Amino acid sequence: MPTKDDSHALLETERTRVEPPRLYKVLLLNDDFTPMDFVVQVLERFFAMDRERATQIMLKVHHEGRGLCGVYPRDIAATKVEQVSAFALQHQHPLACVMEEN
Ligand code: TYC
Repeated sequence: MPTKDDSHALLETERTRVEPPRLYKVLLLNDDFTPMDFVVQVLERFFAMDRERATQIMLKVHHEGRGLCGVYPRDIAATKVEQVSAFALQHQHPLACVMEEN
């Protein structure tokens, strides 16, 4: 809101301390049905991994139940989850992608 006197605006800005943005992990969960090569494709397409890295993460999820795809601010993490979930649904695979605060 504009005020009559903005002469203290700079001092006020200097006193303001903001929290660092919260970060969220995006994770893939294992299931018994999604093909391994589809999961590798997802990691390449939505998380910009090369084939080797994508295969490592896919195998980690397969063996350990879940695996980290990346860490992002909230809006970006939520978009990744939506994109992966929509892509899996479109291909009729039950692949689950979730986010949790880091
Ligand atoms: N477990 C799946 C299979 O044996 C492969 C798989 C890996 C599924 C990772 C999901 O997030 C996943 N075909």
